[in-house]
Amino acid sequence: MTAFPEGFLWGAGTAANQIEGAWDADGKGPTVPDMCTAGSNTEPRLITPTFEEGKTYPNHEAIDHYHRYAEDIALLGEMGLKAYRFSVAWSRIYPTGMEEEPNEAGLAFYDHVVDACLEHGIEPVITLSHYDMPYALVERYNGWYGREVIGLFERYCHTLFERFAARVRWWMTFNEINTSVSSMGCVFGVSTVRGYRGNVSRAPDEPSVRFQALHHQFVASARVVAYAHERYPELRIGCMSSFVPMYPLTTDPKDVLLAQSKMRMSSFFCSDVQVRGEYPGYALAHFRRNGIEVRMEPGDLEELRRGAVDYYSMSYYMTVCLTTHVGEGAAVGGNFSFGNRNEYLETSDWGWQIDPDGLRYAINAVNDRYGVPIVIAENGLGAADTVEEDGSIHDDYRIAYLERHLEAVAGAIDDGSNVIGFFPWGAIDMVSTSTGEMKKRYGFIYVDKHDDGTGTLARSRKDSFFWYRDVIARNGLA
Ligand code: BGP
Repeated sequence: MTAFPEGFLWGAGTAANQIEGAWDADGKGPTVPDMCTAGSNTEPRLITPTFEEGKTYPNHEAIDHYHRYAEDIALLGEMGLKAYRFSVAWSRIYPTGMEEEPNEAGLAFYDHVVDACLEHGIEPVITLSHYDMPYALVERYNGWYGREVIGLFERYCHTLFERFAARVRWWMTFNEINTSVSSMGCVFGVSTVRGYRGNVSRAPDEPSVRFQALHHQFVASARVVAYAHERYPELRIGCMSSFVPMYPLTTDPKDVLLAQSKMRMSSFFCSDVQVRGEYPGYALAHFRRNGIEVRMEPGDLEELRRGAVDYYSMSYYMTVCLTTHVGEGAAVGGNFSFGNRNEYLETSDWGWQIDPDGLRYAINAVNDRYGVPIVIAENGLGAADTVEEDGSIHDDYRIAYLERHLEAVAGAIDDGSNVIGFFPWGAIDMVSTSTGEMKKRYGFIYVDKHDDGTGTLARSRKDSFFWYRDVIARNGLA
């Protein structure tokens, strides 16, 4: 077994909108997820064009981390975590995104979170934007479709750097930037929920709109990275993409080509821009062939070049198979979550194909392409856990999943890839992004909270908690 490098970032992750709750506490403005009655890929899309007062949305309470962060981070410390990835809710800092001055109460909350991490010997890793924009910006600018949002995002990030740079070295700009607007269409419905329009009537859901919104995120990310490099050279700022390897379903070279072209646009495109600092030729070809027009201002391309990130990070959950042969069990392309069945793989209870070797393949592909340090920012198994009478939770399936994926990471390191951290998703049970459920649990720590709204919110350690504690303690698998 390959030894994990010295100083390896044994982490775990969360996102503000999935754990904090307290959606309107201490001056926080509503964010896009606050407006969702259920997960983002539930059809019909459940975003409400006008806010319905008094209605319960999963994000409004979530697991109430806002009031329980001290207990939660103490548990992470007990697990021996070296790094904790969490996101800041933009609207706690700038409630509408448009204020001149930040909301001190919001900054104070993250002061506490950061300090709690440091007290427990945990390195904080901040995601600047994790599917979480002030809803007012959707109303006013159609979210990221409006170029004005770039400057507002910069102001928010500058505020965070000023406050936290001395205590937080590791940052990521946009979570899974490629899922918010990708060639695969509105995966997860995120184009509605996460970004540029809160109301179908205001901006047509067409590729030009989606790629325009994405371009603005690229420019925003690059500006923020360049700014940090200039003022805070000790910071490390990465991009974050969802990596879904695409395999050809058959050995027909046409399937191989299909898988290559789909994987370029879905998994590589955004990181090509963010790591290499330029639009790749295949993306420009994709725009040309599909009549996609992206308006760029003079200087944008130069800014992308100047704002290349320091490291690459990915979330990794599954692989999919694509084929040009339309037949039983096969479809051209295949959607994000499922594609076509791979007969060698099992699926999770939510239909995600489990493929540890795919992670090794993904890491090696990224390593060869970019040559920058790689962080696995998310990887985990969504499963419904059972609490035994004595309160224990035997999630051996989660341990098995993570163990096999960690073996794959070790394999990739052994293959020569430069992986510097592994952040299982998630640190603690939380509201699922895609389904809005509590039932789809990922955490090492169980939270007594259920989809019907019941539960004491009490925390308890699952078997995986002790397993991961041991992995960290010995810097690798047994
Ligand atoms: C990623 C998101 C996370 C997380 C994870 C699991 O796409 O970055 O926020 O939710 O997926 O997905 P889900 O909760 O939909 O099962």
